Amino acid sequence: MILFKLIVVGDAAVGKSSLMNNYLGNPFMDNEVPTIGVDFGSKIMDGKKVILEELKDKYYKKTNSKKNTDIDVKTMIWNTSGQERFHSIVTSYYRKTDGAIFVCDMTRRETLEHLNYCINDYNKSAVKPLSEIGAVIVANKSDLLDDQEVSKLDLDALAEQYQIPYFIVSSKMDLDKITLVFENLANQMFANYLENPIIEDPDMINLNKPRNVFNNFKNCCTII
Ligand SMILES: Nc1nc2c(ncn2[C@@H]2O[C@H](COP(=O)(O)OP(=O)(O)OP(=O)(O)O)[C@@H](O)[C@H]2O)c(=O)[nH]1
Ligand SMILES: [Mg+2]
Repeated sequence: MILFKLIVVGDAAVGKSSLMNNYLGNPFMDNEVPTIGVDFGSKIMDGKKVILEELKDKYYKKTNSKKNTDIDVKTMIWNTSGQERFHSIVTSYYRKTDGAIFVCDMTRRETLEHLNYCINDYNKSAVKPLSEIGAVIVANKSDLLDDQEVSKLDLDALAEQYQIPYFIVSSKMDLDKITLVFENLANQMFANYLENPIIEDPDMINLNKPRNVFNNFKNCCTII
């Protein structure tokens, strides 16, 4: 099992919890409860289906495994609160992450502008530079057509500035598109992982390993 930790950040009420719930298959809530501090979700992906061929080939070579061997990828998602009072807790999670989803609300332009602060915050607090983790920008609430304050051009500019891909989604309406967001991120993190020593899921006990297995646990990552 390959484990990736990722963080979801952005202003309050942009739809971070709704995005995560959508990905985890939980129903959309019109009155989603604000997150207190940080909450957590996880999901296992079938790496054989999700990971790009060239990366899988590299992986099989590197691990001396047969082509078509199963690759289970577990994403541990830290979904953070956008409220200012939880800011210091949230930034403490930047230290260990392999990937980040920066979320803005297309109906509130200031939430896009605040992504600059989020990204700078990341750069100040994290161990690995942004260029060495998986990262995507998500512009949420695309279903609210009459209220859009963020354009594709704005997103192009932000994506260009930080060299991060972006996705326009509705956590209310889209399912496949949101799965694509997480799959894109998984591929970025997988590419970084291939550049670094093997990580295994610390929750899984491997009976063939010496007991100090957790001391050998290393973080991964470099962007594709
Ligand atoms: N129409 C529409 N509403 C959405 C969408 N995503 C979220 N919402 C609504 O926006 C509100 C805030 O969503 P949350 O998911 O709680 O936002 P959050 O970013 O997790 O907020 P905090 O936890 O407080 O930081 C809720 O009322 C959701 O129902 C969307 O794509 N479309
Ligand atoms: Mg939330």
